[in-house]
Amino acid sequence: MLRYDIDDTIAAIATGVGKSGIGIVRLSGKNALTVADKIFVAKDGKKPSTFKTYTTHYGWVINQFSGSKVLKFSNSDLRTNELTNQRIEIVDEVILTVMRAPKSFTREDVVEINCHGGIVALRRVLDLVLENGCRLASPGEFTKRAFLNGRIDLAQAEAVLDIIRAKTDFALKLSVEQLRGALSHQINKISKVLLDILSLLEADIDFPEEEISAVNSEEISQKLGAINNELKNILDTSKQGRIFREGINVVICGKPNVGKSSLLNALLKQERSIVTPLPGTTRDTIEEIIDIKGIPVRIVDTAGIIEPRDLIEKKAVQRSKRHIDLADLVILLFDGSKRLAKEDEVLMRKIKRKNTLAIINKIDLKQKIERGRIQRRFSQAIDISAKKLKNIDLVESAIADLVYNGKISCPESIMVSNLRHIEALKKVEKFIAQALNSLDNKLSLEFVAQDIKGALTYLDSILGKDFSQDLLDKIFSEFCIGK
Ligand SMILES: Nc1nc2c(ncn2[C@@H]2O[C@H](COP(=O)(O)OP(=O)(O)OP(=O)(O)O)[C@@H](O)[C@H]2O)c(=O)[nH]1
Ligand SMILES: [Mg+2]
Repeated sequence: MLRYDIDDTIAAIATGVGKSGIGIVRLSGKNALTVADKIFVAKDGKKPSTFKTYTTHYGWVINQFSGSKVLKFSNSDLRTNELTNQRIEIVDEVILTVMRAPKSFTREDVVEINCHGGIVALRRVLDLVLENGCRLASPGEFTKRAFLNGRIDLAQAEAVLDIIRAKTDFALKLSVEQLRGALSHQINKISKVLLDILSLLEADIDFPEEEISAVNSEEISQKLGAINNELKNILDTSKQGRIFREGINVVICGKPNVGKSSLLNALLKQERSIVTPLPGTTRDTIEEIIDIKGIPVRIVDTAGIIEPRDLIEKKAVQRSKRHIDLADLVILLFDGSKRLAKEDEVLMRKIKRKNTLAIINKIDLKQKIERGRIQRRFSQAIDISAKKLKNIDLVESAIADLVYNGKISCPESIMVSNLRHIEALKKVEKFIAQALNSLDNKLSLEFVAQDIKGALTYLDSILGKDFSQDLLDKIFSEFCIGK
């Protein structure tokens, strides 16, 4: 049996840790206002439980020591009697917002206390609300409540996580659309068509003696075919969506001194990696995330070392190798001012099976490289000068084209939520194909109905109409506390 603790009132620090202008402690549950009454003194002396929804109030978070009988406070009380009697301690000066059920993020009474940023003040306020009747929220529990209380469906809850994780504007836009229900709307639409078909089929199955069958197989086939096309479209966009959310891994390789670090800096538009004329400058991998035409690109500058001279270099080589294994795209850099060396050949062999973009650097110098050989091997090679910032835009376009043309497949580390949607949609696709097949082969309508029911179950699972404790735990454990 499923059991969820949604009867108690939860609290957590909702903002990031570290120094900041303000930080928020968030409370949600039926006692949120009662707890707030105990710890907050408004400037006008009113209690949070009397505040209208969506109003903000200036005041203080106070710690009342036992024995204090102060029930009605005012600004002057705090300054005079009670403080001098040391029965009340002011913990922080705050702004408190009340959002009453059901029109709140969780559909419960929610109180947000804007404290001064800084972990000590926030921690003290949190401790106080915990002492006064709240329980510390687990990761994602506010969003989980929004789901369990029916304000958002599971796909929308997952979008909240995507929003937090968005690395580019485009990823953010996709996630916000999902939160607003774009995916959910599409799923509901398909479900509705399937339910209509199912009720027709079931009528026919239940009353076989009726002379004229209400079922027009041709029409149902057409509708199912249309659904399958729609599913394909959603799956296609979800593949792209994953790239935009998760990004791709790109590794810059090349023998020592070809200009790998210079290329990273040029792409980053800043001096991130150390560049010197000495071969073997980069001794360890350096990783950065850049936004290339809306695609988050995790780019790694590797050490060019091929023959390690010491333990550090040996480790660096191992690390570079690991990055290459995980890369969605390898940029293989050559030095145009030199003839191809044995080390270039070694690298070409090593990355044989990877998606590779060949780039010839240092075109501002006199060229000696055997360009033909590189072009034959990689079909194209981009000429650049990392130092003079020449043709860097061509590198960016080439990376973006590979993604947009679908040449780069999705990264391996896929977010659970999206993988979950994709798996479910594939199952739906399979059931619909089976149903179509049964109709084509004039099999009993019961088979068709069975497949449609199967498809509906998976559609429901995306929206979380049907879920297990395990699934919820898995999804919400990825959230941070306070969200
Ligand atoms: N002329 C010219 N020099 C360049 C160009 N790109 C890089 N260099 C120079 O080549 C040298 C090596 O550049 P790096 O970027 O450190 O090369 P690297 O591949 O990272 O080298 P390691 O980290 O040692 O493997 C530096 O002196 C750069 O200024 C270029 O386009 N033209
Ligand atoms: Mg380097």
